[in-house]
Amino acid sequence: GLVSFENANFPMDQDKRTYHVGTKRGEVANRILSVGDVTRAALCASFMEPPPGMSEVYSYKSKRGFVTHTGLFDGVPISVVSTGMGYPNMDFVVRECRAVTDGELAFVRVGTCGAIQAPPGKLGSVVVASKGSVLVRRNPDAYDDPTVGKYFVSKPALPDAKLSALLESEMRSALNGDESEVVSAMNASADSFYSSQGRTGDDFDDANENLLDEIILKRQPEVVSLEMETFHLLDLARNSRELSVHAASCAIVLAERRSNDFLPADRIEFMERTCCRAALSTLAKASVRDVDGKEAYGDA
Ligand code: R1P
Ligand code: URA
Repeated sequence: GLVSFENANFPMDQDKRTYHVGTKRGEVANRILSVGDVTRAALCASFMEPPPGMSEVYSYKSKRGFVTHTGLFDGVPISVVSTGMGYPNMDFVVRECRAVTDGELAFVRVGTCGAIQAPPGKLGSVVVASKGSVLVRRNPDAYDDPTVGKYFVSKPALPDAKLSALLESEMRSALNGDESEVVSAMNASADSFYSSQGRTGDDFDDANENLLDEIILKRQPEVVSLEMETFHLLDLARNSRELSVHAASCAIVLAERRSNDFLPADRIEFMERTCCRAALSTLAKASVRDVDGKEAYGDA
């Protein structure tokens, strides 16, 4: 049927569901695993138990394609939310999940990325953004103004130090003995998979031939991974009132940008399983304060 929304400033429907992600209070846990696609979200849900009193993990798919799964991992309530791609989508997820929860929020992202320095970001490794993330944005004003730079690189936004260290150590134990490595580095989130990640082609005048070496790495030599959402997550967390949002992020290296190698499907599958489980374990162990100011689960 027809659904009406109220309040143009922060629209919610009559059930108090948010406008894009579509969830309401009670459906979202204070520990959120954010992943790019719905298949990865379903994989994460397959590792969880149903919430108390339910026979299945709770799932909600919004009209805009955001999927939320809420259940238990190691007995602790966790929600997995598919973010889609790009920072406007991360903005919907963080703000709308914040609006339907109380107390502290812990966000962990498990994404995929390209590596611009390998080593250390070898194909199939996982890069934890423990040194933060910068934003790389194409500057449309450069179209007809040669005096402005074609690409903007921000200063880094840092993760929550404790949450990021916990994520890194959970990744290390999960991958102990495996050929894949855990890399601690800086990430760059771009506003395009193509232009602002230095991919070249004949169809558009992106003027990005020297972006990786002369712009990004010259400014931030520790950048190893390139993806599209981490900066915005960390930026919103540091701007959250009373710092109620804590965030950390990692990404599996699918693409080696120098050699142009791409990770084979069986390794992608293995790394998604392993890293998503490790991220769920991180969230279950993380210290997150509930509305009464008590530690709700976790002891890290
Ligand atoms: C681009 O292919 C997408 O992959 C990366 C980028 O951030 C972008 O969203 O992450 P996800 O696999 O989490 O979507
Ligand atoms: N995701 C990205 O954004 N870039 C890559 O190169 C691979 C995955």
